[in-house]
Amino acid sequence: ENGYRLWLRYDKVDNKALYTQYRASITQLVFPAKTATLTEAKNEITTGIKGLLQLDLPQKETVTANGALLICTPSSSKLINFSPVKEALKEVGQEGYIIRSLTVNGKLATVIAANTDIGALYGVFNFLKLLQTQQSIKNLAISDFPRTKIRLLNHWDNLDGSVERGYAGKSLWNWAALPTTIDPRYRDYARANASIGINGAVLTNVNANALILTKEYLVKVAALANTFRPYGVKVYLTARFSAPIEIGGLKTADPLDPTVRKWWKDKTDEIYQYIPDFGGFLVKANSEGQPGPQNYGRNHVDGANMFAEALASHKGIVMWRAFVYDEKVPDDRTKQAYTEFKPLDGLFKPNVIVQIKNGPLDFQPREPFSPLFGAMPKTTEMMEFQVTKEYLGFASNLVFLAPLYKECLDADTYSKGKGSTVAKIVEGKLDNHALSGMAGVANIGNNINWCGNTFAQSNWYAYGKLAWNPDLTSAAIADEWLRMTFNNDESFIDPIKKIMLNSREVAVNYMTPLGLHHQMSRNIHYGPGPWVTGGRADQTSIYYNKADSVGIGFDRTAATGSKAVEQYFPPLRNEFENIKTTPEIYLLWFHHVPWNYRMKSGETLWNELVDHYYSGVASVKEMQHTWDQIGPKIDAERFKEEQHALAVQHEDAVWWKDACLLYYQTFSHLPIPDKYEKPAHDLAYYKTLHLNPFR
Ligand code: BDP
Repeated sequence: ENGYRLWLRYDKVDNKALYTQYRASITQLVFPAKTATLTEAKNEITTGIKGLLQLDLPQKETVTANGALLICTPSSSKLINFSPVKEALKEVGQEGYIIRSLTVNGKLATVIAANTDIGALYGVFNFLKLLQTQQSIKNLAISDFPRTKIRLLNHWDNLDGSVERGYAGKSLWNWAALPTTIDPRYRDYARANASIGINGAVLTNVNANALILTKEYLVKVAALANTFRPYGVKVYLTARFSAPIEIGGLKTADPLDPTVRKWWKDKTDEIYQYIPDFGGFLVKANSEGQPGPQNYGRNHVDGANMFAEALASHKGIVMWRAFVYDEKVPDDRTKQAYTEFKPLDGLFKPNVIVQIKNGPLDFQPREPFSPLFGAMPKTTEMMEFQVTKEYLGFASNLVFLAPLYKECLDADTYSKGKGSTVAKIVEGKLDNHALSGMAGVANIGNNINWCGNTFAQSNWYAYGKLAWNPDLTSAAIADEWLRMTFNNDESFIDPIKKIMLNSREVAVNYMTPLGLHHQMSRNIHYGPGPWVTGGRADQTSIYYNKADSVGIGFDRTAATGSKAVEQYFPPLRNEFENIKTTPEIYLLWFHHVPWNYRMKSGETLWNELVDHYYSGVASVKEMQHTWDQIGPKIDAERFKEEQHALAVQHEDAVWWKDACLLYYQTFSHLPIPDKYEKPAHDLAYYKTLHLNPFR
């Protein structure tokens, strides 16, 4: 059990009664498959049934016995050209599928049908999931379809094989060996993505390298695209804004210069010669040193529309990131994306999508949702989540991210009155956009288990599932992931699911409770660094905690602070303006709060802060304790792996608690209550402590 098989293990169903029942209900396969995608779908169902039910299903031209599994699209076979299949297919669109228990030729059959090949593949994966999670396959009446059109992984992979913020080894893409050597992992990668509905991958880092756009690399990209294609995974690339200068020999990259526009047009046409279904570009411009239109006195619209024009005839898209970070240090960095982008609403071409990070700052353990969601109704807005845990303890810390994603997706922006959730905006529903999408910054590398840790795989899974359907619950996602990844033993599932569902809140408690943010160590972003100062102010911790003798927290109110609250629609803006109505989870995000402020619990802020840190550490101890009990229920490899990871996490939690509390205490001058064990070291010790994240 090295984790390579992810959630697609297909081991024999261990519940005897169900095993017998399933074998009686699945007796033959009717699956005409002539295309590459249907061939893969057929391989999948054959391998899955063989593994789960130890059956080599007889293949038939048509349904001849009870228990037939009939898998078709309208173009692969006429066998499904009957009611109610025809009608049901009208409801599921281009990528959806139905799974129905029906009578065909007078026999009981399970029909998996879709309008397209990829829909059929998704149907197959979801049928297998029913068996993997030991659900009933009687009287099935499932119709499912993705709520967003573009469901991408963003790989922050560099051409030298390193992965920015990657904690699972090197990049999967072996550029030196491509295009001649096709690592079998490329197929397995695409297959895993397809199993959760991910339909595209941006292969390269947002901090882009223009070389990827040269012929030498494009043929390699084409080889990857060919490998992914049967699984419905399109490739996209990051476009370095200054590429016309760097690889095109031009003197400028000014987006209004005709030679520059022509260069991008020609380059785009060239890409489509190699990759006819190329998805498009992702661009990080004028942010953290990346060049962009502002270098030439132009704006984001000028830049994005130039790419949009080049891509339009090919039906490609450009995803323009709203994560901007310019030369000037603002009074409040969290305001910048909204300030720069909102005035541009309505000016972007239809194939431009503005890609917005979930929070206004930068993938912190907790942020309120970005106020840009809903603020640009005439623009397609796409979500960017981080799947890799840059700010959440890297690969080792067990932090299940579905609750973080859900908190954002379920948040009400009030942009069109009550019920204007972030999810509806991202689905394109609220403002009727033709395009819609989500991006997840991948946590995948060439480690044998893909993500550096088994539980880290659950975040890849959860991201894919929520990109497909933001209404799914974290509990449902955790439940099915555990069943597929480990087993269906309730005495294992129940306690471990609880751990997963609490884990994000636990991490917030020991890292940045009550709305604190950006308190991590500099550069590496692993471990605490609340004292970080010097250099660019808005990259320091003290800029964000504003700890002083009075209190702690960033005043973002309109009355006395940065006025960031004004970027939210009412009534949220008023709720956040008032310290009494601000949810305590965001208290120090919006307010500078006196150490002796009375919290809702009746405790002082200081005491409650201390409680959160200690409770975070205590929760990790409990997680360890729970995990220790489940040893006999799972394989020794993954049991030991996680036991070690939790020990690392506990050490991290103590480190965060002690470092942060000792530092904040230099301002509060208040004691850690006697009921708690005091930190083992002094602040000076923690200031120089660097623990290896891969220990
Ligand atoms: C930050 C990362 C940095 C990325 C940046 C981005 O620390 O490595 O380049 O986000 O999203 O959180 O562009």
